[in-house]
Amino acid sequence: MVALVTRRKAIAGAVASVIALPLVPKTPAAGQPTVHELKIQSFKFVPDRIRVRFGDVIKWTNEDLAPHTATADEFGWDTEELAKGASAEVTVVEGMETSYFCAFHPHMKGSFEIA
Ligand SMILES: [Cu+2]
Repeated sequence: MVALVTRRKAIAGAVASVIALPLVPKTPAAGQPTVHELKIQSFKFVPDRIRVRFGDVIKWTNEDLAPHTATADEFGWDTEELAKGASAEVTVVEGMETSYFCAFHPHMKGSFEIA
């Protein structure tokens, strides 16, 4: 009896995991999102202006020795500190701030336009 119950649980678990897979889509139904790869080089966001769509991902990689952040002007989102070689991603959603700066070096600025 115990063995039967265990087997049923195992089957239920297997079914649940199969069903769960499509619920974690990498892409929304309406088109492929783009991953926009930006670098942080010589205290600049490169490129510092891009055009994106909802669902796209903006990915910053810090290639400087100095740590940087990409932080929304009104702090609505933030990559937090990126050490040399570190990356962080932000997904473009409706209503998000589109101008950002580096919290450590506020003269570093970037923005994106949502098409
Ligand atoms: Cu910085």
